Amino acid sequence: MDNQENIIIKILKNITENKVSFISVIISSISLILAVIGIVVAVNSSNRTSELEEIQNSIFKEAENEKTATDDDTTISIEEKTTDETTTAERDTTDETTTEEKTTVNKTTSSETTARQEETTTKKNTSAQNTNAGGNSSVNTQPNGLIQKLHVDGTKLVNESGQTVVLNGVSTHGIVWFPQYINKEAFKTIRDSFGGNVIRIAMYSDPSAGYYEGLSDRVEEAVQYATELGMYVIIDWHILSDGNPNIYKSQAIKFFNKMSAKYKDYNNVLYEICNEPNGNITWANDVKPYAIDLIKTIRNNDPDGIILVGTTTWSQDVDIAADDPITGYSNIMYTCHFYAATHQDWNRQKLEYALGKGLPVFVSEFSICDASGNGWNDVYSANQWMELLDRYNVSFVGWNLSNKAESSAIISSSCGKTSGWTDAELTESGMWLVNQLRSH
Ligand code: IDC
Repeated sequence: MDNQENIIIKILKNITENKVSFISVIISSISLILAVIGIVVAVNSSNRTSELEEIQNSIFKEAENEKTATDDDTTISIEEKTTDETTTAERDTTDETTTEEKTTVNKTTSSETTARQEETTTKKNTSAQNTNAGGNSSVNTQPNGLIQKLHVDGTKLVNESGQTVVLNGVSTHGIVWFPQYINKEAFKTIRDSFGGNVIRIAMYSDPSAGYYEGLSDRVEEAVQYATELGMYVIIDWHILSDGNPNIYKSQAIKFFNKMSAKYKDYNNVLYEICNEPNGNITWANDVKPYAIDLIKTIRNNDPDGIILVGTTTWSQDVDIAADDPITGYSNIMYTCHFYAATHQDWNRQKLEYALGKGLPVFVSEFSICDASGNGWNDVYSANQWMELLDRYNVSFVGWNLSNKAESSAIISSSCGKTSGWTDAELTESGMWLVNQLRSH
C-alpha cells in the first residue's frame, strides 16, 4: 500500500509537478503570448503613434498649408485688392479721362453747337474780345483792337473762319447837326449796353444839308473811336435831297479816295457810297455807273473792304439791282432801307426776291416809324421785317442816334445825355431797336 500510495503519490506528485510545469508552461506560454501581443500592441501602438503623428503632422501641415494658403490668399486678395484699387483708380482715372474726353467732346460739341449757333447769330464773334482767338496776321494790322476781316459769301457776310456774321447797330443822325454823339462813351454804350457791334456815320453829301469838306475830320474821329472799341463802322455818303449820286460824284470820289487810302488796312471799315438814290434816275443809267466808278476808286487803295451800294427809290429797289448786279468785283453788297410803317409786304417781297436771286443785301438804315422818320411806330410790320432779316442773316442798322423830337430818334428828347443812356431814357423805337440788338 505504501508503494502504491507512494506510487500514487509520486504519480500525483508527478502529475502535480507536471501540472505545475504544465501550468507553468501554459502560464509561460500565455505570458509569452501576452508578451508577444504586448510587443505587437506596443509596435502597433508605436506605429499608430507615428501614424497619428504623421496624420497630425499632415493635419498640421495641411493646417500650416492652409494657413500659408490663407496667408497667400490674403496676399492674393490684398494684391487683388491693390489691383482692384489700381484698377478702380485706373477706372477712376479712365472715368476721369473719359469724363475729360466727354467734356472735350462736349466742348467740341458745344463749340460745334456754338459754331452752328454762330451760323445764325454771329455778331458776338465779331467783337474785339472774341476775334482775338481768330488769329490771322491781317487781323493784327488793325491799329487798335483785333477785329475780324469780313467778306461777302453769297448773300452773307462771313468772318475769317467762314462763319456767317450779322452786323447790327445804330446810325448817327446827320453828323453836322448832332456832332455831340460822336464820342467814345456813346459808342461804348451802344456796344456794351445795347449790344450793337456796328456804328454808321451819316455824313450828308449835299452842301445845302450841311456838307463841307472838313466834315471828314468828324468821320475820322468816329472811325477812331469805333476802332478802339472793336466795333465795325460804316462811312456813309448820305445822299438824300441830292437824289442823283452823280451830282456830287467828284466830291464823293475825293472823299472815298481819302478814306480808303487811310483805312485800307482796317478790317472794321465799310464804305457806303450812296445812301438813298432817288428821283428821276435809273439803276442802269445812273446809280450803277456811279457805283462802278466809286468801287474803282476805293479798290485802287483797298482791295477787299466791304462796299455798300445804295439802290433806287431810296434804297428800296434791291430787286432791280438783283436783276442787274455789278460784276467783276468782290465784297460788294446792296442796301435795302425800310421804315416799317410805310414799307410793308411790297418792299419785303422785293427784298426776298433779291436774296432769292443771290444778291448780298445789307439793311444799313431802317426804323419802325414811317418814312418821314416820324409818325407812328408799326411794331407788327417791324417784327415781320425782322423775321425776314433773321431768316437770311441780313445785317441791320437802326436810324438814328439823336434826341431829336421825332419817332426815329432813339433817345428821348428830354434826355440831354450824350452817352450812358438807360432804357428809361430811350424812345419807343429806341427801346425796340435796343431789344433787337440785345437779342441778336
Ligand atoms: C431824316 C431825319 C430828319 C431830317 C431829315 C432830312 O430823321 O430829322 O430832318 O432826314 O434831313 C431816310 C433818310 C434819312 C431820313 C429818314 C427819315 O436816309 O436821312 O432822316 N429817312 O425821313 N430815308 C428814308 C427815311
